[in-house]
Amino acid sequence: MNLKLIKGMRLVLATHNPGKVPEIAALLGEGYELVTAGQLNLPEPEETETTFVGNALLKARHAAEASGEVAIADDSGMSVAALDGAPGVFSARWAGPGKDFGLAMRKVEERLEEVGSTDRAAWFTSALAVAWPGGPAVVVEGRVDGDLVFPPRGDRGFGYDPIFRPEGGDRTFGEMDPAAKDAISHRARAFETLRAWLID
Ligand code: ITT
Repeated sequence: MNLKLIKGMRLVLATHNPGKVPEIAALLGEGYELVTAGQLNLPEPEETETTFVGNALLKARHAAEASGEVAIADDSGMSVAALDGAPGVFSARWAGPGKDFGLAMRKVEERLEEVGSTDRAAWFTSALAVAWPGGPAVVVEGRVDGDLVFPPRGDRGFGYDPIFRPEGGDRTFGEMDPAAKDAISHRARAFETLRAWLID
């Protein structure tokens, strides 16, 4: 078994989040045949693990076994220092069944008011896992630090992007063009490690 991501290969993007698809596709670059879990009608597994790494492996493994093809999954989230790392692995769940991230961002602001902290430090984490059907899996992690701004700014990206300002600049992820986010994001940093091991 060749544990490399070779150009020309077909890869299953094991995500049902439409915001992640173009980002993962851009990081992989040209030359792969990409198909999403949604396009294959794969069911969405329940994320029962307590860590990003655990949930990324669970999603990649689930998609690889269900499709019989090599699958790549991302499990990610935003952590707020003053909230002891919340929402963290619960980032998607804070948006409720309607996946309303306006609501999730307001919840972050309200929780910060409740704890009475002026510390706005936050970070995003991405765990990327690649699984071979009936074979091994590889998982790596990346992180980007920054701080939170309220009210939300910008309408690009997805999820919590409009309240997160990565360190070293003044714009939120929601205000940055996709290439600028892809150059420094948690997902890009995880991908750098993946590239070093799995892509020649
Ligand atoms: P899949 O499991 O199908 O991939 P999901 O949205 O449920 O989709 P996660 O469980 O990994 O994915 O949840 C991560 C949440 O964290 C996601 O819904 C976003 O709200 C947030 N998040 C992750 N990466 C982000 C990014 O780059 N920008 C903004 N928010 C992000």
